[in-house]
Amino acid sequence: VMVDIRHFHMDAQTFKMDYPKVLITGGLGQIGTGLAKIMRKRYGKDNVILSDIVKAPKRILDDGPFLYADILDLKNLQNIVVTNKIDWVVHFSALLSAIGEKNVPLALKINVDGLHNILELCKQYHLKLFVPSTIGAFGPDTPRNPTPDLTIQRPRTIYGVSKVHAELMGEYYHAASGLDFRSLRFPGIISADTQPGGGTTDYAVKIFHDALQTGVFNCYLRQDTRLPMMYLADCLRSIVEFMEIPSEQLPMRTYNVGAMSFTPEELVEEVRKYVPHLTTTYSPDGRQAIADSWPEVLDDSNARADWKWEPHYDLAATCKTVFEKLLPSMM
Ligand code: AKB
Repeated sequence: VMVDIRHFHMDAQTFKMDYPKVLITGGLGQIGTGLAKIMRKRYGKDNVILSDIVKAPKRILDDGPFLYADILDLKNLQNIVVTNKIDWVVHFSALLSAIGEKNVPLALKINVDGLHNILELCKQYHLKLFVPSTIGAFGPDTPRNPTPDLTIQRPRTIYGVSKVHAELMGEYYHAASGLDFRSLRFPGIISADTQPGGGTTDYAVKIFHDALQTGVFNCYLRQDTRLPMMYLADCLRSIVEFMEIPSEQLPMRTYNVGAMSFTPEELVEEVRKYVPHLTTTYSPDGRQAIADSWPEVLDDSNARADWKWEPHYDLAATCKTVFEKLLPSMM
């Protein structure tokens, strides 16, 4: 009998069942620590292992298990999986869109060679695998408003190309070897206390810190550049809900997930409700061309129909929550 553990509104301490042991790669990026936190609450502290190739700060080490894991070293990964009896891998390691263009060989190594290791690892040890995809997996020939799941995917960044490769490789391993591969195409992710690492949507995180620290926000995108975005809590919940759906109930392996879409101008207007003196300038750089090739609005109707995806945060709720988190730390 398949048990859908979403129906148990208890945490791991109060309800004992067969929880998965999860390895998160690239765990010190924008979303890894947040995912570890909510998965540890659900599956137990010691069942979720964060990993990265850089040293973790003490507050992360205090929260639960942390390991060195180099995704380019298959033996190291095999050792970790066997020693820790891993069941699921959440593979966050990747170079994002803007930074990928600055170092294409490194992006290929991490985003493509690294993914190949992870796929082989998960096939060998029968692990469930989650790999995030992105609005960056679409390109200038894609319908932009709205962008459906199945459409033209001809991205022009190495990040986008590597993510289309990841989607197709995961789906290939699923069809050919039965690998339980799952992927969600995320919009730009907005977080309060973690920083994104070199993406095109980073401005939507930077604005909050600039507003509070200097009151001056210089945006590298034009004021009318509309992009899909999502608050971190929705992103993390989407991963957990998606991972907990029994495999045979998923008609597809890669889904768009949407939440909101806005322009820098609209974000500034909302942020001014909290920081009225905020001044802004717009000086588009190379990231403008990337943004111009991406969707404006994601069509996530398949995710909503197949596994009941529903975002909780719109632009107003996102700004309210981010300021509630950041303002006390300013006092
Ligand atoms: C980026 O801007 O590169 C990422 C993404 C949308 O995948 N935040």
